[in-house]
This record gives sequence, C-alpha cells and structure tokens, in this order.
Amino acid sequence: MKGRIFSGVQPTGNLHLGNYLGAIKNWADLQKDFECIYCVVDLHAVTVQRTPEELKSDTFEVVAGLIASGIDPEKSILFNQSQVTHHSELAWIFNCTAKLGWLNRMTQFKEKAGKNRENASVGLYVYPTLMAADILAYKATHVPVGEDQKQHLELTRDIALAFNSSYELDFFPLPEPQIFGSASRVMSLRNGLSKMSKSDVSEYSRINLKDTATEIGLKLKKAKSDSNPIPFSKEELKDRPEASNLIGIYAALSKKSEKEVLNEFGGKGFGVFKPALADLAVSVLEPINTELVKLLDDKSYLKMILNNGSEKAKDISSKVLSDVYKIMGFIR
Ligand code: AQP
Repeated sequence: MKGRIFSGVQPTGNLHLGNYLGAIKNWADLQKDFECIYCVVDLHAVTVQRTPEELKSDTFEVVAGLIASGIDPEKSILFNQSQVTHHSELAWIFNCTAKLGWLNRMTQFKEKAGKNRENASVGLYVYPTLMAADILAYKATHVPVGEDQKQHLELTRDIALAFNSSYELDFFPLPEPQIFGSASRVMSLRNGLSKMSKSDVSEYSRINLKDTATEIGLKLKKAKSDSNPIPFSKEELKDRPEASNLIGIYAALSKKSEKEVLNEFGGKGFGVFKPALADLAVSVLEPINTELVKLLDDKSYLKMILNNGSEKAKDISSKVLSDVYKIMGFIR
C-alpha cells in the first residue's frame, strides 16, 4: 500500500457529475493501491439548515451513490462522520490550534456565507477545522479532492504543522492533496464561471447521478455554450468558459486528453458535439444510476454498511485521539 487515503462527501443533496469526476471516480481507482477511508460527512452538512428528513435521505443517497460508483465496502472503510465522535473531539483541539486569521482567508466560507455573513452559522466558519480533524484523526497521508477543496487542505497541513511544532514532535503527517485531470473543477452547465454544485438552485446547472438518460440528454442540450465552432487547440478555449467546461467533461468521461477531444471535434459546432457528449455521459452514468436506484431500495443494507464502517474507523481514530490527549497533558 502506498499510504492511507481519507476523503469525504457531504450529504447535502444529489451527487452530481462534479462530485463524480472531481472526486468519487478517482476514489474508486485508488482502492487498488491505498488503504482507503471514505466518509459521508454528515456533520459538515448541518453547517447549513437541513430538515431531519433531508439529512436522512441525502445520507442514504450519498452512500448508495458511492457504492454504485465503485467504492467497495469490503476493500475500503465507508462510514458516516457523526458515528465516530473523535472527529468532533479533535476538531475542538484544532479550533484551539488554528488562528482566526487563517480561517478568515477561506474563500469557501466567503462564497457560502455571501453578503449575509452575520447570519452564517459558526459551524460554517469552522468547517475547515472539522475537515482537518476528519483527515488527521486517521493520520491520512493523501486526500483526493476536487480543486475547490485545495485551500482547506492547505489549512489542514498548517494545523498539522502547528500541532507538531507546539509539542516538538513529528506526530501528524502532512497530507498530500491528490487533484486529478481535466475535471478537477467541473463548472455549472448554466454558467461556466461558477462551480457545479449540489446547492445551486437550478437543476439545469448540474447532472445528477440519479438523473435518467432523458434528463441527461435534456440538460446537455440546454447547457450554455457559444456560437463559435469547437477550436483545434486548448489555447483557443481560454476565453470560452462554457465550451472549455463541456470539452473537459467529455475528456474526463472518455478518459481521453482534451487535446484528443479537440482533434476529434475541432471545427464542428455544439449541435454535433452535445449529442455525442450526451451519449457518452449516458453510457458512463446509466449503469451507476441503475445500481444506485437498486441500492436505495435496501436501506437496512446501507445502514449496516455505515455501522460496520464506523466501527472500523473508530479502531483507528481512538488510538490517534488517545495519543493526542496524552501528548497535550490531559489526564486519561
Ligand atoms: N464542481 C466540482 N468539480 C470537481 N469536484 C467537485 N467536488 C465538488 N464539486 C465539484 C468535489 O467533490 C467532493 C465532495 O464535495 P462535497 O459534497 O463534500 O462538497 P462541495 O465541494 O461543497 O460540493 P458541492 O456540490 O458544491 O456541495 P454544496 O453545494 O453542498 O456545497 C470534494 O472532493 C469536492 O472537491
């Protein structure tokens, strides 16, 4: 094994193509070479208001989506964050390690809190310290994430370094981000400058893993593009965010480079490209969708996976937490 991986996904709605291409697809591939711990980060999901019904059904959907996308609960530890209380305990320690100035720089908080910052939850503000705890409670060495989480991961490294230097120890590893390929930042289908996101109000901004073939076709048909033909080189895509996004999605789904996609479609219009993209997307996503829907029919199986995974996760995190408390001088 090349190291220990930790990564998480929030149960805040349907998993979408950005989550799949930017993160989950890579998580499945990494199971060959790494010890993998994958977490449905339900405590992160309540940093914004959720009803109990939403939290429950989104948690089941995410765990079903992960298994349907190739996460094997026999090979990897798959669990939900709230069942392992060590995450919250370590997050408190890290709240006392991180500096206000570090958190003030986090762009995700600024984006999510928006203009109404005074009304954002304290949880949303300290989200990155909980994320650091998620990763470091397992002393993970690698964290596969989309581009949007890079800044949070840098903060995790800063927290690990600060803890280590406070106690003059080499206790926490400095986890490496793993950011993969042409779809590390999949953009909204309605606006090539904003990220595809579960919380976008427009259903047409994203393709969900739960979408049917007809919905995928329709969303791609309506996807914003431009009236110019597809160029032959990447440089010519520079000021065409929507075109660039669609090409990137095609490349990631077909496992080709963007250059190869441009060689194939250069000179053609979006009237030709979009149906080809829709066919490709359906061929990749339909089997996932079928499996996801089947799994959602068996909630007790999904609950068992989460319960078993949580026990395995606790075996690792309890030892790390116990060492942290000892290092800091708490009487145990
Ligand atoms: N658009 C994206 N492109 C590439 N990767 C993405 N990820 C999310 N959006 C994209 C990656 O998916 C993993 C899980 O993300 P998350 O669900 O925990 O949180 P998020 O990044 O905040 O995703 P959303 O969809 O935007 O959720 P909401 O709307 O609830 O905030 C991460 O590795 C992330 O990088």
